[in-house]
Amino acid sequence: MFDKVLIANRGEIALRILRACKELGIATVAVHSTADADAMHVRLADESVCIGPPQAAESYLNIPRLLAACEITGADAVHPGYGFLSENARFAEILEEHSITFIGPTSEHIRIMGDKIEAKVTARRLGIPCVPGSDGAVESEAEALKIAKSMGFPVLIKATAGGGGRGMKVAHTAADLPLALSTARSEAKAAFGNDSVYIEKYLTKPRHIEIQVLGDGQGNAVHLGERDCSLQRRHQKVLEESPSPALNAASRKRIGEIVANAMREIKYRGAGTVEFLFEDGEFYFIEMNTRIQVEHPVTEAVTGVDLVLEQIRVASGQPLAYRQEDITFSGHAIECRINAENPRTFRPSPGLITQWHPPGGLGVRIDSGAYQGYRIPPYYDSLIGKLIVHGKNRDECMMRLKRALGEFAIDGIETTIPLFIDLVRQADVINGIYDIHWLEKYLGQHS
Ligand code: MV4
Repeated sequence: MFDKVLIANRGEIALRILRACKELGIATVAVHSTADADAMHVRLADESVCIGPPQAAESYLNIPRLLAACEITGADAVHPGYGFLSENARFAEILEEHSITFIGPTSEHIRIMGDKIEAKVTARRLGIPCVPGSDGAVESEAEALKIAKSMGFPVLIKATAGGGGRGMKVAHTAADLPLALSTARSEAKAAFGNDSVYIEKYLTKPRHIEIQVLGDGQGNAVHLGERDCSLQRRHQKVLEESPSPALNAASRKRIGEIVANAMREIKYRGAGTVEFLFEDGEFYFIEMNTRIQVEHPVTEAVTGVDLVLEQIRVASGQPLAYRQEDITFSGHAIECRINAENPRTFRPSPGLITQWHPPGGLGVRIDSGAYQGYRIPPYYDSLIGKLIVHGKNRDECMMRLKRALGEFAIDGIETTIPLFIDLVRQADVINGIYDIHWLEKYLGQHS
């Protein structure tokens, strides 16, 4: 096991990683920008290093400065959290070249999954069902038209270097295709420096269902069920739950086994998420995330598995502590992302937290680095905490969620809590009847 882990992140996930390290008896190093000197994880870490000014490019994204912090403190591993450098294959590779362990998959697996065409080709080879579309990049209008006509409109043009929804264009008819193609190409070029695009059948009303996996890099892997993340706005998830209201035990087992077998086949190491669109009872692979995700506590609540702790254990070379039959599912969990934002306009609302009284009680978990007197800096994303509620079934979970939201008292800044209080009163949310477009439609009708 490692002696000392450097946490290359900030906010609630830095605190989450610190907690796992403490339980494993590992010394911790916090790194922080000048804007984060008074962050909770910095106070709780055994050591801290200021790595630069507020802008992420000069601090949390700056590889030379992170390497220097490893060197100064003698850290033997780095946990990247999510965002920042967590899916940067070059960072993983550089750390390994310096004999520092990157707590995550191999740089090769990160690189493959970062290229959306390579990811899809790999998924298909491994028996994972994919969205119908081009086998690789589309080179010409004629080629795109031929593929679109063979599978039927509407179709979606996606950037090979994309992901998370950037650089996508829908074509409803053949007449839309030339503009969709050229717009997607130029947006991809501008955003990623790569104008490669591919084409897929456009699914009009899917849910977003993702499968959590854990592997040890030695051919052992398990799936930990799914999360339904369909409630989102502008590709930002808002509320996540497990199990999905749309799945039964048999379909969960079927897709879970397909994914776990695929991870065994490639000897995947660490935590990963295989994302699917789910429509009319069928799963369609879209991408794989090779990091721990924001919504991982939902899976922790229903399985009892500490995903961050397991990431650290397998990164240190230990075999997976679980076989598939050891993973059991209990009850229902829902996560609400608490953002420092206006709940109607979603405009960021950084500033001083003058009151902070989180809810508690049975089945309630808060992951947050916030505290009374903490000043949220304006430089980073607006997630300030997560409320995760667990109950023996979905009804109990919903009941508990309403109760917990009512207890949450935050003053000094605006938060998304009032939005959640509205959402848990909507019949479609109560009944679990929603797709990826539900929330944006709801917000359009209630503004
Ligand atoms: C799609 C799709 C419909 N059809 N692909 C958006 C993010 C990126 N991960 C993939 N995305 C989508 N891909 C096909 N063939 C619709 C979306 C999509 C979406 C997916 C998941 C969650 C929210 C979404 C919001 C809009 C569009």
